[in-house]
Amino acid sequence: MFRWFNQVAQVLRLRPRIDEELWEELEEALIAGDVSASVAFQMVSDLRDKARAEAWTDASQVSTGFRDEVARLLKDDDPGLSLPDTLPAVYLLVGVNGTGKTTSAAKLAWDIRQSGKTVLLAAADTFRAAAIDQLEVWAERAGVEMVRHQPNSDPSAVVFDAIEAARARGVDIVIADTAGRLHTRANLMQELAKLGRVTEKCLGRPPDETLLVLDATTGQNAVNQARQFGAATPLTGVILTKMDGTARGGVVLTLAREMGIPVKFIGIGEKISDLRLFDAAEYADGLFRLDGDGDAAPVEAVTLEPVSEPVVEPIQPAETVDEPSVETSTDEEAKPLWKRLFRRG
Ligand SMILES: Nc1nc2c(ncn2[C@@H]2O[C@H](COP(=O)(O)OP(=O)(O)OP(=O)(O)O)[C@@H](O)[C@H]2O)c(=O)[nH]1
Ligand SMILES: [Mg+2]
Repeated sequence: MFRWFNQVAQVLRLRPRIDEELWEELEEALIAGDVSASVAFQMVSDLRDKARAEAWTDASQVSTGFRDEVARLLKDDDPGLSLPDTLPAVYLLVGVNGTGKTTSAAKLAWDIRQSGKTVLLAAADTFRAAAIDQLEVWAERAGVEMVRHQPNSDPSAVVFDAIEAARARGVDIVIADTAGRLHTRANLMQELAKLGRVTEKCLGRPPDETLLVLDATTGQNAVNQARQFGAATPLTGVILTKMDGTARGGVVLTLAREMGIPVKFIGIGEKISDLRLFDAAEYADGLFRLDGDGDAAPVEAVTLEPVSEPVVEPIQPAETVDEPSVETSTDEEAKPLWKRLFRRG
């Protein structure tokens, strides 16, 4: 999955000695893996200072030091979606065209439904009739209801209505699929800011999550998008899609270090069950993993736990979500991740 790790791993394998070339090649490998130049420079420079201060002698110490730094950077003791005391929770999915907003909205709806909570999808991409119909197909697949308006109506009104409908029906979570918009188009970005304001007015608090959906294959461009969207409306996290393709994934580090935005989920395919919680520890561990013969580990070796089992039924009622009904282990780590979809506090 994280193919660029191989390159980073190779640098450290082929250069057992700590010298200037090692640092240069490490920096280049990071940049080639979509870590921004400034973050790559900063990380390597920090590491080099540490190596000097602690008198490191071989490259394995660099591997360990770098992995620790990545783990520290991405550490989040309480990942997952924010769930307020007063329901419904409202999650907005935003991003540029074609990144995977609609698909991710459906995937999230499906996973949340697995957790025993009820979901209402809001078709707030009113730009095209086809977009509303597309979400409807996904809503059926996810087994959740959807609120829709006419094409070209105000997306804020759709979200407003969806929140009201969720209140009336006692639905736990509203997920709004919004129109793809170029981060460079000021009027569309203003519309997004309005969506946030209307949601806040209706809820009495800001949206519980505003998740920026980024296509991992766009590399550094994703960081520009994050900057622009973040300027228009406060972002709470990222869904990084298309990690099943040729994506390198170094953008995760740039988002965390430069912007302080956590990647919460990754998309690894086009199916409804193809969403995973982003596992920072796994990401950090995968960085320098090598096979026995010295080749970098095959990408398949970096597995991520599924958010949920790929089974739709049975749906548990919300009250029983925390009961260990699926597996017998009491180990927190062994729980299916759909049980950790939501923040604890
Ligand atoms: N391989 C792969 N494809 C994905 C993933 N997520 C979404 N896609 C595909 O990306 C394409 C665009 O997905 P949509 O969900 O329609 O994207 P969108 O952001 O809603 O697009 P607009 O509404 O046009 O802005 C579709 O062909 C999806 O199947 C993923 O994680 N992996
Ligand atoms: Mg869409």
